[in-house]
Amino acid sequence: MLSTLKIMLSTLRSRGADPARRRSLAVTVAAVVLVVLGGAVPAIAARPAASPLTLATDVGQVTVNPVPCANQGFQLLFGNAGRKDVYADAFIEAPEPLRLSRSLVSSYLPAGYTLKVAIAVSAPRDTPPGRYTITLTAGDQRLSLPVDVEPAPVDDSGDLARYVEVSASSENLPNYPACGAVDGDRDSTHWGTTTGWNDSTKGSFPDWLRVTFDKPETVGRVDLYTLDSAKYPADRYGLRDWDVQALVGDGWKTVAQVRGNLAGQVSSVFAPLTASAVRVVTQSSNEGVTYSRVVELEVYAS
Ligand SMILES: [Ca+2]
Repeated sequence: MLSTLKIMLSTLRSRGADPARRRSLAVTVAAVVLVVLGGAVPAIAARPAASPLTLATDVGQVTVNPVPCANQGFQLLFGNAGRKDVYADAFIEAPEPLRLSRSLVSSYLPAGYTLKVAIAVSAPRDTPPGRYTITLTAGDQRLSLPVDVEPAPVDDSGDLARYVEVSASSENLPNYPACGAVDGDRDSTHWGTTTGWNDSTKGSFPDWLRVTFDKPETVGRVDLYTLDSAKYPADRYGLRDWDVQALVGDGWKTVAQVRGNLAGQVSSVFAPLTASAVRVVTQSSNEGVTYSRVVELEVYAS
C-alpha cells in the first residue's frame, strides 16, 4: 500500500505529468489515504461503549405559576437506545424552592424503548420570579431544563378562594379535582373538563370541600355554584343540602346552612368573622344519595 502511494506521489511531483492525469492521481491518493485512515476506525469503536440511555423532555422550557392548583410541568422521555434490555434510573433535581412530583424514575427499559413520564413542577407563592434550572441525569447522560417562575397571579375580584390551598374529603380524578372548584370558571357546561369538583364516594355523605388561606381572612359570604346546565339541571343533579363552616382558631364554626336547594347558585351571607379556612360540608344531592358536585366555590369578606 505504502509503495503504491510513494509511486503516485512521485508522479504527482513530476513536472511532466499532464494536469488531467495529476488531478486524477490526486483523487486516487486522497482515496488511498482515506482507506488507510479508515483502517484505524475499528480501534476507535473498540473503546468502551457509551451509555445506551437517552434523556429528553417534551418541552424546551417550563413556565411555573407559584400558586396551588397550577397545573404545570413536563414529560420526561427516558430511553434505551442499546441492544440489550436494562434496568435504569433517571434522576431529576430542582433548586429550592421548586418542587417536583418525583425526583427519581427507576424503570425496566427494553432495548429500543422510550418511557414517557409526566413530572409536575410547582413553587410556593413567595418564590422569587426568574430563571431556574432543572437537571436530569441518567448514566452518563445529563440534560438541563430551564424553568421560568412567573410572579404569583393576583385576584382582584375579592374572591378569597382563588389561588389558595384547596382540599376535599375525596376527589373523582382525573376529571373532577377539588382545584376545579376554585379555578375561576363557574360555567356548568364545562362540567367534566376538570373545572368542577365531584367526590369519589358514591352513595356516602357527608363530603367536604375546603379552602385554606395563607393567613386569617375576614369572611362574610360564601357563594356556591353547583352543577346546573341544560344537560344536568341543578334540581336533578345539584347539591340539595350543605353546611358552610369557617375555621376560627382551632374549631369549625357553622356559619350557614342550606336546605332543600334546587338552584344552581346559592349565596350564604353571615356575620363577618376572621377565619383561616372555609369549607362546605355536603349532606345530600337532588339526584339522591350519589355525589357532591361543586362547579365553583367563592369566598368573600361580605
Ligand atoms: Ca370551576
